[in-house]
Amino acid sequence: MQIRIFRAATIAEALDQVRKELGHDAIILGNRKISLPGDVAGIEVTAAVEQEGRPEPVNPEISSDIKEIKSLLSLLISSKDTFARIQLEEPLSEIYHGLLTRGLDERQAFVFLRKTLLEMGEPSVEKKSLVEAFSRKVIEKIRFARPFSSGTSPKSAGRIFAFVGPTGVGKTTTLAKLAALIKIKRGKSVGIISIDTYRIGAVDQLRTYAGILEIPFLVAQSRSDFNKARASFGNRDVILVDTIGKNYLQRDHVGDLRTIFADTPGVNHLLVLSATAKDVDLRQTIQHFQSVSIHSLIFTKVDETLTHGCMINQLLRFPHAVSYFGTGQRVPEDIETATQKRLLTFLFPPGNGSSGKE
Ligand SMILES: Nc1nc2c(ncn2[C@@H]2O[C@H](COP(=O)(O)OP(=O)(O)OP(=O)(O)O)[C@@H](O)[C@H]2O)c(=O)[nH]1
Ligand SMILES: [Mg+2]
Repeated sequence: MQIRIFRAATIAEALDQVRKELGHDAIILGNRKISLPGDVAGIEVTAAVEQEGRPEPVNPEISSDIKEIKSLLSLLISSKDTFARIQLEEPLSEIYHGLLTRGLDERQAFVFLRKTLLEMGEPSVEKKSLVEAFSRKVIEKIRFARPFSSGTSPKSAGRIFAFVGPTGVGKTTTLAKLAALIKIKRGKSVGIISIDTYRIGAVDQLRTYAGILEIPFLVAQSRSDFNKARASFGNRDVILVDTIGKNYLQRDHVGDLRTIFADTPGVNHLLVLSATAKDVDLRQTIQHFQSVSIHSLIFTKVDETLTHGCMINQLLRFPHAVSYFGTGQRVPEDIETATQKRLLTFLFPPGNGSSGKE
């Protein structure tokens, strides 16, 4: 790709130069206000055009990245007028760059803004209505789940919930928070099984919580242990299962989980992920879980990041619902049911000028 910078007194002049020198397929990557010689106000536009005849790389990962970039580029090229508008026009540009700052994927931000503009069909729209229409478009795509709501029939096949996910994301803490919620607020009987026998102290952490909550607690070290523990909780409304944190960037670890639950059809996997993780790592982890039935995603540590976009990227990319947000270390207080309203505050935090509440 050839990238060039153009400076002119006005946007129109700069875009004219772009078209003349790079042709009509050029895309605008960005712009900023500058001072031209003689201290005259001007504008600088960065533009790019695809170059032909470059050899394809052989590394499959690079190749897949290039494919994605190419598809983004072709999307941008096919809708370059919208892209230029989003880059140059206020309040579109402010909303777009705000979303990127909060970690929303460039492609998602662009695609949803473009859809919003197409739907609104007005040449110039005010920020509040843009934010509202954009929010509606995003929310339409995201599913929300209520694993323990009163509507769920007790003692059904779907009463076993396994907390799975990478190391240290907050699986055990989240299980304890939810055990309290299910027992105290929902009035259901709960049993807890720990198959986390890997780390010293891991079982004790949960045993202590179970003791405080007066919830029966069993440890399972193997598939047959797990089957016995499950059978002995036969009369419980909900069984919560804590699992060992693993590096699920390695696909094989998902296979280990499948082995443990092999005799228990209908296990609901609650995939616990940290909102502080990188977008690409979250994506890879979820990808590796495609071979098991994920009930919903739980995002923890939403209190420890300012960029929640990476969390929303996954909900737009994958068909999985979101059920809870972990909002701190306190057990049981720091947990929230995932709602549309709360999710939108992550994209448009109230009071920062992008909330649409002006
Ligand atoms: N700030 C914040 N901290 C959290 C949250 N959830 C869990 N933690 C903290 O994260 C740390 C790890 O929590 P654990 O529950 O032990 O995590 P885990 O996923 O069970 O860890 P492993 O079993 O070792 O894989 C602890 O210090 C928790 O207090 C949250 O929502 N916000
Ligand atoms: Mg744990």
